[in-house]
Amino acid sequence: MARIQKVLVANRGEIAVRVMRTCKELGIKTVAVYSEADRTALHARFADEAYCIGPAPSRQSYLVAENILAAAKQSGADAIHPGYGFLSENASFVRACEKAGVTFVGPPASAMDSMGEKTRARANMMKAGVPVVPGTTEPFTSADEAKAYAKKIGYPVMLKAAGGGGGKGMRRVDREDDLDSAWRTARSEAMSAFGNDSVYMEKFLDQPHHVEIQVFADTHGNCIHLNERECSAQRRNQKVVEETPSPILTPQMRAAMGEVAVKAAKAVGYVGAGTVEFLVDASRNFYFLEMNTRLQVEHPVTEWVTGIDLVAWQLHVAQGGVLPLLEPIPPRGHSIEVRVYAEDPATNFMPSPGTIEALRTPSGPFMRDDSGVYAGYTVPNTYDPMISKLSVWGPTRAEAIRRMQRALDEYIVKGITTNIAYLKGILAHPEFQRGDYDTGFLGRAHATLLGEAKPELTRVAMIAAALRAHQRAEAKAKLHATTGPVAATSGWRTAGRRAASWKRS
Ligand code: MV4
Repeated sequence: MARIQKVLVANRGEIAVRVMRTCKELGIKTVAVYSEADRTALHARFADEAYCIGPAPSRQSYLVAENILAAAKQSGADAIHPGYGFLSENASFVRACEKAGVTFVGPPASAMDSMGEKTRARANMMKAGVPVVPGTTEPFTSADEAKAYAKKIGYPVMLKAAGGGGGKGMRRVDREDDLDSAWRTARSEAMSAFGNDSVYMEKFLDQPHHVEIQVFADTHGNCIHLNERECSAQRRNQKVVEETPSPILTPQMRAAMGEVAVKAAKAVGYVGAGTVEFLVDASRNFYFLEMNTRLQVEHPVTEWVTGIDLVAWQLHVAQGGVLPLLEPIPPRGHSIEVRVYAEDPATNFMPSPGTIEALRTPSGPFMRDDSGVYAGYTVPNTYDPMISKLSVWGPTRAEAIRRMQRALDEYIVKGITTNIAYLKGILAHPEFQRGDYDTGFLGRAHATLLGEAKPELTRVAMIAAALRAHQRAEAKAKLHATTGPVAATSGWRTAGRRAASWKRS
């Protein structure tokens, strides 16, 4: 396999700049593609050369494979890095790259096909002996069929779109009377999101944790995991804060989930960087949710605790290189990432496009700001409103939290509204500080985080949180009784507790 000389990054914003940075460090030339709305965008300026691929709407620019491949041909790029989103998980695009003789920096189209259709992914995982959430592996043909199945597994259930993940077309159903309307809504949402209205069903797991495992495979049959990321701090199925190690994982769980994730990747002939997502329930059982066949937004936290540049590994593997590590490595220290959005929490998180009049990003020890913007730049309202992501590293979770709080205090953006105050609220919230937050956390803390909570409500919320903590401690005590004290409490958890006591002192 010849060495890659020039990479076209088929993306925009912070991830395009991030990928170009590693290319530059490796002496690889960079090509940007931009829409008419992104003529002044940072990634277009950052690259060695830049090509306009169409009007502002993504469907006329960043999603048009022919235009991207035309730019690759014109620039002489020998590889395309898709970033995340856009065409990063589009098997047809991978095949088009292959046909054009351009290396796609990512998995083979066949692996995307195996994991893209969620019921097929579940069937593949069950065959491979990977635990999946109890449910169907085929879409239903009618609401009656769904009702019959729900009666069998018991309510509440979750209707999900077979055509794609991320929560689009997902509906919780608590009783049979609600199923018909949920069925209709799920199908229409699925159709508009994925062009496929197939719907399947899973047993509903109550406020699970979302823990994902980073996996990496080369073209020589090697595949390892690079630990987990805790991604339960989500608002409307959009991750807001991610961290590694997960405060709820013991070393034994990490090894077990890592092994299952590698098995999942090997089962579909995976190559490159991938993420296997799991739901973890209150009894710490973990179930395969879906596999993301791309590099994730939150990959920097993994880079911090492993010392690995994942984009450098992607390029190395895309040139036929052997994985630089053949065994998993334990995480060193703790890393947290927050996503900075040009949106206004006070107006129900409406996007807040506009010109950034002044920008001062944080810096200093163990701090990284992956940004797609600059002072004077006008944030368009056409694309995802995430303008940057901050990640930090610390020897312990408590120090990483403090460092992130210091960084957010330094982050000054004038001219547009951001969610920075909301992020500060999350980091300071007792549930986050304790580290036992689950996917229901941002919903529960919503009023407090928006500063709308009435003092009496805050008091009630604090009592409720204390009650939940007590219930969880009781559940854990029961767990200890069966599995022994060591398994259930990791060093991170103790550190987390120390942090909480530090906070109160
Ligand atoms: C679930 C679930 C509970 N039970 N599936 C799937 C896509 C993901 N972004 C949201 N998903 C969920 N699937 C079953 N059977 C709860 C969620 C869920 C969730 C999961 C992880 C992280 C955040 C979440 C927020 C809401 C719902």
